[in-house]
Amino acid sequence: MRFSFLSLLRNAFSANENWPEQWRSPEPKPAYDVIIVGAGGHGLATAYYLAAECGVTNVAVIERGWLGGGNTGRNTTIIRSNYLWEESEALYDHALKLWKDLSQQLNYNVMYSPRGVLMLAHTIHDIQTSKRHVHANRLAGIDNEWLSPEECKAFCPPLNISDNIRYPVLGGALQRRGGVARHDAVAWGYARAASALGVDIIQNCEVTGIRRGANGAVEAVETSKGTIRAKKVGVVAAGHTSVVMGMAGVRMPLESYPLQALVSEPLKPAFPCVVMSNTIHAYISQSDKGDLVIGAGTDQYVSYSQTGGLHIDMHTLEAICELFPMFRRVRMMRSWGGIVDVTPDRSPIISKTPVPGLFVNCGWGTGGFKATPGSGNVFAHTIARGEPHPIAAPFSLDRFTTGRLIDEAAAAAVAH
Ligand code: FAD
Ligand code: PYC
Repeated sequence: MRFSFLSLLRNAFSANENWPEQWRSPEPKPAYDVIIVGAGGHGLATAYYLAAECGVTNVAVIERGWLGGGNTGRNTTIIRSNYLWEESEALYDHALKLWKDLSQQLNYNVMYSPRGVLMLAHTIHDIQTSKRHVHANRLAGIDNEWLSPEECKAFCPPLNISDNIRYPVLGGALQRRGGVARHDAVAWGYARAASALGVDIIQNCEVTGIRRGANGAVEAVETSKGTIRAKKVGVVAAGHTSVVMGMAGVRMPLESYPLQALVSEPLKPAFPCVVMSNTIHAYISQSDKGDLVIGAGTDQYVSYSQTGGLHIDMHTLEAICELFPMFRRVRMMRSWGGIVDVTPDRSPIISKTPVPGLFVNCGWGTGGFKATPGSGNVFAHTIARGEPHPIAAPFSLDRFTTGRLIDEAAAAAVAH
């Protein structure tokens, strides 16, 4: 059913009791043309674009938990494309352009809100790095502008720009098209649209093995619901990518770390934009529900535990109180963690693999939510054609043997 003014009206008159299920929940078929492992935003977007743009509809997305329950449902929803290198600018700005009309395309409100992302500078080194990003982005036709401390304050009135704090604000880089979207809605919107195009989304079904034939090519996945055959498998399992790829005998250049976030009690609208401070380890926005959404860097140790160290939250809140003194008495309600998969150059991997028929999309570290539409789009084309989409080509796995790395450690922003 399409969402429209009429359908809202009709359902309002029937006490909203007749909305149909938003996606089907079928039992797995014995075989598919393509299996996607992981129903996060990236896996669901991949399935959607396979069906919507590549004509491949015999697709299953296999999820060990519930769809969107991984990093997609745990992230702090910041969207921007102000990365340093041309390869990354092409990838993240492809995504940013898709965000703009995504609600209309999916007929599902993903609440994309381009309210501006301001990245603060506190040291001479920060200023140099930020200005380098501003210039690089503008050369690539991507909006980014340098603001003085006073201009930062005018853009974000709660910001403390006095010079008697540990790290005074010396300026900031602002991407006005940056902003936020509603994370769950992104997963639900892609799931609903993919399901309507014939994609089977199979939840509570863990992939426990990847079976290869005598020629080495992929031929099936083993799951908690039995064996499911497919000649093409795309692994999009974020923090557990190394584990899943290990099932096919592929060792990945990844480390998995906990990354935490926390939210406050809900407040009246008080914070108009997104502010990030990488030097003093804090970022903040306000959700449409009213809570302040806050986070910082990864924990320093590798782990698959979705609870992180309390000292990271404390350190982040110290920075938030310093930058925004008016939030000092706000109570924090919840904190949580997700497991992020980090590559040596802090750029993602969207690639074929040495195993014929096996593809992988991972390594988004602390910053993949913003890329969800673009990542799914180029990965779908890569799987359908068996060759990398031009935007995905630089992000192939072999860059770790050729040395053509794309170092985005500074733009990845959240320390990792
Ligand atoms: P996921 O959503 O994690 O999906 C992977 C899925 O694979 C999971 O649902 C998992 O259950 C499933 N899976 C794993 N193993 C198996 C198996 N064996 N069988 C079947 N299924 C399996 N990015 C931004 O751009 N902006 C932000 O503000 C931001 N904030 C973040 C804050 C936090 C606290 C965290 C943790 C991350 C943040 N990120 C942010 C990063 C972002 O969340 C991720 O890069 C992105 O969501 C990854 O999406 P995904 O679909 O690849 O992964
Ligand atoms: O990549 O912009 C980002 C981000 C913000 C918070 C976590 N990741």
